[in-house]
Amino acid sequence: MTTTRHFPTDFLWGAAAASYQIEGAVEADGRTPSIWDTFCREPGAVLGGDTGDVACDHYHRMPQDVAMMKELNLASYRFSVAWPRVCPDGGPVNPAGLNFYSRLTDELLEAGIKPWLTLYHWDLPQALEDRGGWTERDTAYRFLDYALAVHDALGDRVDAWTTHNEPWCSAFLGYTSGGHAPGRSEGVAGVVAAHHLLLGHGLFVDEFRRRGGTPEQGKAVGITLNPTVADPFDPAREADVEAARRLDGFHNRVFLEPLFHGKYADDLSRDTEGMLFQCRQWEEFVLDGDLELISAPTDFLGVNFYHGDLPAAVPFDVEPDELLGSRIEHSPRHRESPYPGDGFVFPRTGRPTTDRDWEIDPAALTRLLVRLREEYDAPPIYITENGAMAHDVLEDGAVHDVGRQQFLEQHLHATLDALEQGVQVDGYFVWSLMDNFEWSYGYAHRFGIVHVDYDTQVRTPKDSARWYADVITQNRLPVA
Ligand code: PNW
Repeated sequence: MTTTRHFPTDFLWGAAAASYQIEGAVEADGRTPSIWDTFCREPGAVLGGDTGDVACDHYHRMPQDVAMMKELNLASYRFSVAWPRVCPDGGPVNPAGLNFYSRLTDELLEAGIKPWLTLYHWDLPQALEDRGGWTERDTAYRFLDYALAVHDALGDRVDAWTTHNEPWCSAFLGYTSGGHAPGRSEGVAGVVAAHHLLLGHGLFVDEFRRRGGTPEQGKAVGITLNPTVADPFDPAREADVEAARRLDGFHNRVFLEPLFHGKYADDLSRDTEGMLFQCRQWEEFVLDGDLELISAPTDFLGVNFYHGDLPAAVPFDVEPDELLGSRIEHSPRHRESPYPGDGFVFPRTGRPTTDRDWEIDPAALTRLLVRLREEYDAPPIYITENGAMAHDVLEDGAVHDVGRQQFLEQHLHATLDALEQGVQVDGYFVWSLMDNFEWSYGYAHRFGIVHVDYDTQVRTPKDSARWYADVITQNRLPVA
């Protein structure tokens, strides 16, 4: 039986991208290097030695890109601001760098597209990393200075403010695994970095409210996480159940507990006992008042979702190709696990995978959304990223990507399932608007609904983009 399924009226439809992944122009108008500019130059850090130097050249093609968004019926565009443009070297404000985002905002509003602004999508000024980066408490205060400069300039025109994108990646891929910039594999450093990222979030939320940023004034603030669903690979194996608990702690609860319950979970402190980064106790970096700031209510929660996780405890006797490659390595260059102390692998369950070797499990998204409501009483949720690296077939000026369209369709159904179970989901952003610099995988991995020819910078909407534009207009999933 096929039935039409409608989305709520006012459901917000959009697409997402991020500064370093699309802008290029890394030396324009006073921008200084970010940790990703540095990391890309480390031999073996990024597949093919790719860098964001040119990327999609969005910095110079922004008006045309906004026109394309309008053509695709997007109601909202989720972008991020490059900290090293606004505060070169993490220092004083650079009006020339801010100006780009002011023009972008105006261009979007002119096109009737709601700007959805993210302050931090991983491009920390290198100068701040040189002073210790996110394992230093001071970085949270520098983040506040930068964020307020952006707010001074755009607060009147931008209504939706997100502090961080996936702080799990910034903290644990950046400082525990080393698979992402700044490439430090320093054990439990990820936990300390996570706390300082959260502190930066809390400091900004506090100031945002002081400045009158409230839903009554039409202004909203929140954070985007990439929570996962951690299930034991074999529920009958006690060690796998324990692995899933640890994964849940180091991936989900390390953020969800302080944000929504104002505390860190006890099992997390136990799991880090004796191995804290440069300290012996949590009290050395979680200071009085921090948790009050971090747990101040936000107006929405952004959720990025690609796959669930089913860890199996080691030793686990299995051939390497029966493990999900990209789940363990997190980078073409083999790095440490992002989970301190680790002790698990990710065996294949037999589900189909995307071209990124991530298993497709839309029902996990539904379960995740329900959990966020039930266990954390989460504010209204926006799915701020969902998408796939899928096979693109270029043919006579068209790009056929049926795998991506199916992936999106399945996850939109999963979103509707959650809505039917009473979870308030207010919007959805596909990742990504266009192919771009896919971090440690460079340009080899394409997630766009618009194809980018990196030689000519020609943009070609893929079949999935046409399909998505249609879903947006109809506000429902077409009958199969
Ligand atoms: C997210 N991992 O990144 C980001 O928010 C996007 O910028 C990115 O392009 C998108 O998902 C697709 O990858 C992640 O290794 C990158 O676990 C890597 C991981 C998770 C998220």
